[in-house]
Amino acid sequence: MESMIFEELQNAVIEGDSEKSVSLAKNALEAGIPPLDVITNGLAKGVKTVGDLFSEGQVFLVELILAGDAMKAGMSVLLPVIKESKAEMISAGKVMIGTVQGDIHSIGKDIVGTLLEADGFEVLNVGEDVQSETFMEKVKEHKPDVLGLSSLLTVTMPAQKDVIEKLKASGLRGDVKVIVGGAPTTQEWADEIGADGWAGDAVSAVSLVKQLIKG
Ligand code: B12
Repeated sequence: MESMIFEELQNAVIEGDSEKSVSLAKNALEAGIPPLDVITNGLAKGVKTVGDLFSEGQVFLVELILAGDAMKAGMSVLLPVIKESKAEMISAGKVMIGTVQGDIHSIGKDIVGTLLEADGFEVLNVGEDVQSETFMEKVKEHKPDVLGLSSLLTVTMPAQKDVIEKLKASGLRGDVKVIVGGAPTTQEWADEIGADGWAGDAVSAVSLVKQLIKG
């Protein structure tokens, strides 16, 4: 049953069918499947398939865009349920999260943000294609405990480093822990640019933030 719904969800994303993605996500919830499993085993696998086909030149940009839209459509059903499921009254800490300059990929970052919220963190999602200077201003203004920088393109990874350098230059680096993530990033990259941590998925991102705030 579960595996059939996951496969159907993958196909809905591969076909770029947002309506189907929404109705299948609802069906999955009704069937009692945990929303994060629906994202991980259904939607995200579909979008990964399309990404692979795109890099092999087997599908075009339009299919990539439609797949992204279908993933987001399904997530619009699932993320609110995750958020509501655990909402706590006392904030466990403040996390600012955004995608770096030149990069408009939002999906992974939004999942990380929602999972953190579900775990009781106050999350400020500052969006995509965020300039390093804007991160500086927002860090000064909101004073988050942790700043999460997402990058999905190898060409935008250097912008993560740029934010860290700018935080250092403006004397703010000591006030905020910086974590990085996104498919092309690695722990080695995080170490190289002087980030405080790296996580490869949203569940590990939550553990990482907890660890950093405790420490
Ligand atoms: C969907 C998608 C798009 C959509 C994005 C829609 C949206 N609103 O986000 C659209 C169509 C807009 C798009 C555009 C482009 N894309 Co694109 N895209 C993808 C795709 C298929 C899926 C990305 C995704 O959402 N994955 C699902 C989520 C759940 O995974 P995730 O993002 O990795 O996030 C998880 C972890 O990484 C981690 N995480 C993420 N962020 C953070 C942050 C922190 C702080 C932490 C701790 C953890 C963390 O937790 C998340 C949850 O588990 C990938 C393929 C892939 N395999 O990644 C290509 C991919 C990233 N895109 C690619 C490319 C080339 C492009 C374009 C340049 C295409 C073009 N020619 O125009 C443009 C760039 C636009 C821009 N300037 O940003 C390449 C990048 C190649 C490279 N190495 O640089 C990829 C890898 C496809 C490929 N195989 O060629 N894309």
